[in-house]
Amino acid sequence: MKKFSNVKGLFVLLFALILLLAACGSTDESGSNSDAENNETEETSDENAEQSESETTGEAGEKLVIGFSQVGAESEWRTANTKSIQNAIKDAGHELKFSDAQQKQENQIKAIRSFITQKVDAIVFSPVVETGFETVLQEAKDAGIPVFLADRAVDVEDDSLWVTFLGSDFVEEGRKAGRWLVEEMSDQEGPVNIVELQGTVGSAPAIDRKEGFEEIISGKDKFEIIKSQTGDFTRAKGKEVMEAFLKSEGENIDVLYSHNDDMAIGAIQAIEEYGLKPGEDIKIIGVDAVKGAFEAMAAGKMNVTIECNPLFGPQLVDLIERHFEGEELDKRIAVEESMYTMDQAEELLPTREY
Ligand code: GYE
Repeated sequence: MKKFSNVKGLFVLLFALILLLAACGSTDESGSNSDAENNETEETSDENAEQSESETTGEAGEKLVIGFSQVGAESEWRTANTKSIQNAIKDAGHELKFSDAQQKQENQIKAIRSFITQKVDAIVFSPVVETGFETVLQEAKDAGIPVFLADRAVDVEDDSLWVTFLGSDFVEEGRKAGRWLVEEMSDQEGPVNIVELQGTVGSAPAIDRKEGFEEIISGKDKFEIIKSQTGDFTRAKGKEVMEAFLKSEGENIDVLYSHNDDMAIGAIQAIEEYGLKPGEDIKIIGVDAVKGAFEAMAAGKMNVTIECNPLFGPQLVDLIERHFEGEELDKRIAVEESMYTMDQAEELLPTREY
């Protein structure tokens, strides 16, 4: 009898030990014990745990939960940018929480608050407009969640409210557009009447692209912006506003400067329907360098597009990981880009990734 109870005791002890070992094995590196993560770890056998760890996490070795508040789906550029960031986050083995603001600031504020409530590790944020985000960014800071600005900047006094801004130099893009025009029209007598399709009112690219362009043409008397209105970065609005420009100015218009290619493509339709030749009767300048612009240029309907590269997802994820490794990042990091004209379009079109 005694012998039996000893053996029984041994079994109980062994069983308890197995339970204990199993419990230790299901705790991941970061010490997190959320259900979702535990489930994932439980599915991974001990043998390949180490291998899948190094395959699915960044150099920091930490799987991050990243909330991404995107502007919307207003243009070809935006679609390419969304894909690039989503893929880069997933490819690096991090978890993505995605929210599309449909070009509305209030939706973005709600999304960021919800990321804070869900206690994400980091927030990626492309602000629709520049101003009005102080309060919500302060809330993220108070919660200890770092914010990475992607593509568009915010206009807030306290720059400790975000870690770094990764995006294009929109003022320089505007300057490139202006310089191209000045050069193109160097033999032309004035006046050169320009109509301008602005991006979303209050957005960084609309403000900066206008500023850079005006900086170059100002003081050169023959150039004049005779009409300027927002087309909200969409094809439909670009067409609608161009129709209105044509109605009031007609053949007076020499040049269209559009803050993005989508609005330019919409405007090209309006110009054709009006009976003028886009690219000839009216010179067309766009920004982004999306495929649609290359197609329009190859067809002789658009003259130039200034590149704004949306494919910075991998660069962004790299910055987030470096931040979590303790690296101090520059406040502003630029994406490299170029400019393309009509005569390059046919050759380059097949190589364009967006
Ligand atoms: O040029 C436009 C998009 O913020 C750079 O937003 C981006 C701009 C881009 O809708 O097409």
